[in-house]
Amino acid sequence: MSILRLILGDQLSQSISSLEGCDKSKEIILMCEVWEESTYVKHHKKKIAFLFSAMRHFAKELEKSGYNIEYTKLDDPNNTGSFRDEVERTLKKHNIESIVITHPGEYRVLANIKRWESEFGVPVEIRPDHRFLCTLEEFADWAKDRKQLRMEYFYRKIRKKYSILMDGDEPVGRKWNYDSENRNPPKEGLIISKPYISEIDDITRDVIKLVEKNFSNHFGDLEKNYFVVTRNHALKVLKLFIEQRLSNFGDYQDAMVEGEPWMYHSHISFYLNCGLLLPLECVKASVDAYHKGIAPINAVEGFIRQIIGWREFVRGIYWLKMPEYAKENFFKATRKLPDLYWTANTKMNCLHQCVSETKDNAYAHHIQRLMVLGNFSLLAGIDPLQVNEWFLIVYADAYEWVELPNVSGMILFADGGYLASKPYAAGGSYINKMSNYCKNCIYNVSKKNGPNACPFNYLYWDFLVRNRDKLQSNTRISMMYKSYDRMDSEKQKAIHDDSIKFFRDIENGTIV
Ligand code: FAD
Ligand code: DLZ
Ligand code: SF4
Repeated sequence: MSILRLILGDQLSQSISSLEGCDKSKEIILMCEVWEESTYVKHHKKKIAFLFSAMRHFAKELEKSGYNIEYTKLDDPNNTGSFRDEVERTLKKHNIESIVITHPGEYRVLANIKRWESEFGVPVEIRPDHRFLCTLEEFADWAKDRKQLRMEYFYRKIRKKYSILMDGDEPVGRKWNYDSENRNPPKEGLIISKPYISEIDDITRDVIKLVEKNFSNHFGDLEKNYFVVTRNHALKVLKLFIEQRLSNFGDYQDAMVEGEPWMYHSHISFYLNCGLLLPLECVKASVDAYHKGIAPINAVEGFIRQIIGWREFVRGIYWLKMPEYAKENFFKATRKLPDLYWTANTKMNCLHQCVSETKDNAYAHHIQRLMVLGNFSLLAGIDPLQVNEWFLIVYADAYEWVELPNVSGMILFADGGYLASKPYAAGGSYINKMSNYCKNCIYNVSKKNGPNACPFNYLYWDFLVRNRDKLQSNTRISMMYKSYDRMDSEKQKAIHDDSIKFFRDIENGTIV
């Protein structure tokens, strides 16, 4: 009798709980590339290639460490196509007494696994995922009795719990949050070092061919800027970030520059989310850099807040609120996702740049996702289901536990304010301040109405007007209604007419 331990594509850590206590001499580790996971949404080609290659490299590492691996490749003729059926096939081959797995990252997969015990007649042990800093029970306990959750208080709790950047009971520098110092617009002539690029080996080459052959109709390019696919290389990416980018991370966290998709960000979300890097080691490396004088406090605090704050916070909300969270639609938005999200074919330069870079890299940094791609989908009233599907498809770091709260909670306010205190809606002036996109745009960012006015400008007001009944009582937004009400009726009519025309153009397939 043996134990079957299933490792999923985002569980590529040797310290994963499902491997704890494994008797390497007789137990079986199963990993499988399956159609169901690659096509339940049509993931970006680069995302599939990255993950399959990382899985194959990880399986080899486990084998070297003495584990007994059964690995199903996508094109294996016996591949049954789903986790469930691959587990069943393995059960038929071996004398298995129980199945062990670490809690998966997606509700859909958990629901599936929970059925296996009765379907297969074998005990299934689902272990907690210790890679996160906050257990699901701890988060639920913290959240209970709070009507609205605020990341800042959660973040402080985690910072104290792990004594990160603390001076006794006080935060280092006597301030918890340096966000106000992290909003610099990009300066002319910024020198931004190139991101880490690794050599492509035979395993990755094979996987790229496999993806070209099987997923040619999926979104995205396969060429250039391949992600790293091993833990050793991911550690090098982290080191390069700490040495070359972290010091500027804080100052330019919100800045966007045409032709600079990677900016001063860390580019580690793909590795954190699939397990090649662990959150605490990234946090420790940045805190060490602060103590060595390599990076200032606003950069280091800003960086750790994303990892121990936002990342853990959105995961807590996901598991607390699923499955209902996926259906939230506070504004009852119904517009179809415009084609420009796939083609980048738009005259709006900010959207054109962000979609093109997403297509090339399966990456866009946070402010591009939030204030350009997200802001537009909010203002245009696009159906949350379609926006979520797009964000889940196009980014190599996207798994539902992290994608859904960012999309439905942060950008669309579809949860009515559970995650964020107000919608992150903005007109063109924000994008103009934080980027150089407007310089090369056909539209004029300082024009509010008319054929060459920046569409963000009138869509912003139109969004507020359309949703007055839902937003006017929000104290963080109510003054905008006062400004609108002070506008003369001609101006209000121009906002309405420009928006109607814009939406009509989108619906007709006219390039906007
Ligand atoms: P950095 O800017 O260098 O930040 C460091 C790390 O902090 C990231 O690697 C990430 O692990 C974490 N982090 C930062 N912001 C967030 C956040 N809001 N939520 C969770 N973790 C965060 N992140 C994903 O990992 N997967 C997603 O599918 C995803 N979808 C998003 C969708 C939208 C609409 C928005 C606004 C944000 C989304 N994010 C997502 C969060 C964030 O944009 C990415 O984590 C970040 O851009 C990854 O790049 P980086 O590693 O260079 O991050
Ligand atoms: C995203 C993804 C893809 C594209 N393919 C696979 C796969 O073939 N095998 C696998 O184990 N995992 C894959 N994944 C990651 C899973 O979707 C992820 O593990 C689950 O959604 C749980 O978070
Ligand atoms: Fe985007 Fe408007 Fe600026 Fe053009 S003018 S880049 S549409 S914000």
